Amino acid sequence: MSRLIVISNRVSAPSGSHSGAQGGLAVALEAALREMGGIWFGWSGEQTDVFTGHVNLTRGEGYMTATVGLEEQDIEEYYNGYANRTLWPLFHYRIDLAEYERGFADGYHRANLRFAETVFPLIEPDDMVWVQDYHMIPLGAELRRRRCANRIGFFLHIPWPPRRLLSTLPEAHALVETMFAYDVIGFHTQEWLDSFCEFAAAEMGATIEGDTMLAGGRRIRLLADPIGIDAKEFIALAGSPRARLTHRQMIDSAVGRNMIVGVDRLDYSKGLEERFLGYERFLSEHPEERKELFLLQIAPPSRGSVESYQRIRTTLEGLAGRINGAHADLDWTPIRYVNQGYPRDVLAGVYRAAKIGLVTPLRDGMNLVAKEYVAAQDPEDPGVLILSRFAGAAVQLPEAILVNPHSAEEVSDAIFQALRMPRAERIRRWRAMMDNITGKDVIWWRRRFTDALMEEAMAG
Ligand code: ADQ
Repeated sequence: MSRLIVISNRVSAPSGSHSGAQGGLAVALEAALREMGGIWFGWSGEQTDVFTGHVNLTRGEGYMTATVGLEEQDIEEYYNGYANRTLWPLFHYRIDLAEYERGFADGYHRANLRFAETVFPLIEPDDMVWVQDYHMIPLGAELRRRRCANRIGFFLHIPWPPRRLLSTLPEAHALVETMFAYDVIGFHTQEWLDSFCEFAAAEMGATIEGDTMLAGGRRIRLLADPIGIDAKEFIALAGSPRARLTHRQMIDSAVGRNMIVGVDRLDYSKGLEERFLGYERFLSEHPEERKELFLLQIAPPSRGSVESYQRIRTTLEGLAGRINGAHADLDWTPIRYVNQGYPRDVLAGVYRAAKIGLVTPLRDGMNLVAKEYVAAQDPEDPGVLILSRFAGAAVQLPEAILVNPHSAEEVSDAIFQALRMPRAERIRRWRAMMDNITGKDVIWWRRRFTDALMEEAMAG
């Protein structure tokens, strides 16, 4: 049987247990690696003076992790630069924030070449290689240049931008060309997949036949494969002692008010500013309801060395301060704004205590918080999910109240509707969402991908 080689920018340390300390993706990839054996390869997160390609190997349960350090210039140009200042904003439709610099593109290419050089000797002829996400798009092509004949798949965790937006990237053609090296390419939704096909067909002469693309002299299988959470684990977490304790503490501290919760990395794609404005609109439009609820926004800072992330932090602090200043009373603060991460069992308790989950990204590949919020609810008295139409998750969770996150009016109306929703309707909607979340969990996601990769091997 083939081994699996997972390649991603960062590698989770082997957990050895299911303590719930890790996210669903790490759990799913680990489970796949344990089942198939193999290697999880990526950047160690460390800086080295000179790139040596020295690999740090650690034994996990049934597989190895292999990590490599990068030079300062690589980290600056590849990770902080091209990945986080060029591709991330562009792929989230924010060309106003995207920075196009040749130095970034060169650094991105160099880092991928170095990854390929380092991982290639670890790959055996029957191994299946699975490359993850936008940091690593050209990696497959770099492996092919080294005559790697293995099956190689690629999964994109973020949206694929529309053709006209992608055309603003100076290296768009070269970048897409490198994708033709893969045997299977996966996206969360048909929409992202279609955008990819449109660019490849219109700009690069690719032909599409059903779920297959013919391009660069190769045959590529395309897959819409929406990622899920580890639903079983999350339901168990929600019933854990720490989740129950947190739940009680949250209910006590709410003193009878309804809690709305938002949980996001502090990132401009998550629509936090727009969310605060939508909530403020609700406060202004419904003065009679105001003191009956509050918003808890948990947003741990991320990518702090990138300027646009420093800016959003300042903007949000100002906005939360202004809204609280304008509306707060002696015994009531409208927004509790918290800038830290919490263990997953604590988060589960927080979700369960919230009457409304407010998940309003402006653009999101999938969004796992929406699924976690639903999975943590009390089946007898579930809360209501308000979800952005522009998150990949909206395709799978149409029973949420779907909103346009840019419209403060829609967000305000949705909060009102959620507060008024009868219990029977809440249960009906929750049940339908929960069926999707448990049926299409993270194990289902990764199996569909590795099965497709395996089938391609048979076909080829
Ligand atoms: P992210 O942009 O990071 O992921 P998301 O899918 O919501 O977004 O995952 C965030 C994860 O971090 C969740 O598991 C959540 O519980 C956790 N998290 C967030 N805030 C936290 C906090 N304060 N404390 C602890 N944990 C916290 C990218 C894409 C998404 C896609 C995923 C997976 O942007 O669209 O769903 O990858 O493919």
